[in-house]
Amino acid sequence: MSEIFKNIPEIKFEGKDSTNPLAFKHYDADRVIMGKKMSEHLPFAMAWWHNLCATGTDMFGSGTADKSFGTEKGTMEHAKAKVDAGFEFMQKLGIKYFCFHDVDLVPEAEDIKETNRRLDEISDYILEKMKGTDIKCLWGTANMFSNPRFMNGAGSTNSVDVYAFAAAQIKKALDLTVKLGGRGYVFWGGREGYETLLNTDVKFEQENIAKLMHMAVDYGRSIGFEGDFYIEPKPKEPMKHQYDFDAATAIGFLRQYGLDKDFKMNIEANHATLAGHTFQHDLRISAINGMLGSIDANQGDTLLGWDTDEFPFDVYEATKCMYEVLKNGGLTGGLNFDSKNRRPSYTVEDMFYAFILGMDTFALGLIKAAELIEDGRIDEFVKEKYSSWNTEIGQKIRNNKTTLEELFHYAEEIGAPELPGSGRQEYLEAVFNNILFK
Ligand code: XLS
Ligand code: CA
Ligand code: CA
Repeated sequence: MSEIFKNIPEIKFEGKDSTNPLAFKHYDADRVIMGKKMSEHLPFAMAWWHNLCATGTDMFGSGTADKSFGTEKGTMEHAKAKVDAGFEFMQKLGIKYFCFHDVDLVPEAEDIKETNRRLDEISDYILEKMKGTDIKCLWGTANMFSNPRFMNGAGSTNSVDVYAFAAAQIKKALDLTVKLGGRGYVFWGGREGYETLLNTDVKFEQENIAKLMHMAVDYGRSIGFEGDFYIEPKPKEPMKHQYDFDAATAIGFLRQYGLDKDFKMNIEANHATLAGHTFQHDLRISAINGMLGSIDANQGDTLLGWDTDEFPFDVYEATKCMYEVLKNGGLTGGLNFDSKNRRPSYTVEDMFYAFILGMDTFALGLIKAAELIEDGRIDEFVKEKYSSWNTEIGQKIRNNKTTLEELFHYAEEIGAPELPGSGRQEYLEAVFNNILFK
């Protein structure tokens, strides 16, 4: 098989003074940070759909990038060329994981039996490819949003036949995920939501989504899938309102329907900001609920109201993300670059520049997050901020050993509380800058 990205060498770490655009400045895979190699802290993954399939098509124009890899699109030859390109791409960058939707791998046929035959063929080919490498599958999923049949959702559809079809796709995508040794299985509720409540039975739809997820868990466990199932929250787009609005909403849903033992969150940066949160917020909410599993790493443009899936370059955000990840003790999943090149960045070099940017951004974020933790000033401040809770009355409240009446008498005794200590936000932001730019 011939080399596809001919002018691109293997990307190496050259250090922060390097000006070579085809080298890492911060991502040094074997460097040990807080007792673990960078490559273990940062299980980077390539998203099959953006990197190997998307050409930059938008609603105003056709694609700008050529992702035919020298073959005719819509054929199995093209599907295999994407595998070849993907593996060469990952190997040149030292990326150890990939994520896929079923229909990213092969062209969907008219009949599901033929689509599944194609999926068997391509997954055999991928397995063969994996053998000579240390590349693995991070997670798999089923695309239940592109085909017109899913216009009213998959688990939330009004059509029982479409629901059954979605179930069949999930079964096959789980088979593939297990076959490829995937760490996780993702549900992104693309069209699980509504355009208007005038035509929507929300309770019925949510119950049906939960039933589908239960069937997926039962089937997955029955075929030996031991990984986590993930919900990837997103508040809107394509639907006006999506049921998995944000981490808090998705966690509430999982608990309501008894799915919380098998599911965790896959938090996407750009989805969190679309929900009106910071990326760090949704990571923290997931983490404190024991449900921070995996991350789709990208960034949005806060001046735009839609999902722009840009490659991350914001080191502040990456640092805050890795701070949450370190505090969480790592991820069961990884960091998937669900990011795409801007439409005018259509060359092969741009594909590599984008991943180098993203990987370096998170590597720098990891370095700085570890420094923030080791520095200790932020942790120290937070500990001090809540120190009044170490008093007798504070401990009684924390240990459920008091009553409203006792607190009433306590309040009467003190007369009026002093002002709580300063929040010191500006001091803490200065500490953050101090670490970031030292
Ligand atoms: C789209 C989502 C999607 C999921 C997988 O906005 O990010 O790509 O990650 O279906
Ligand atoms: Ca997205
Ligand atoms: Ca995503």
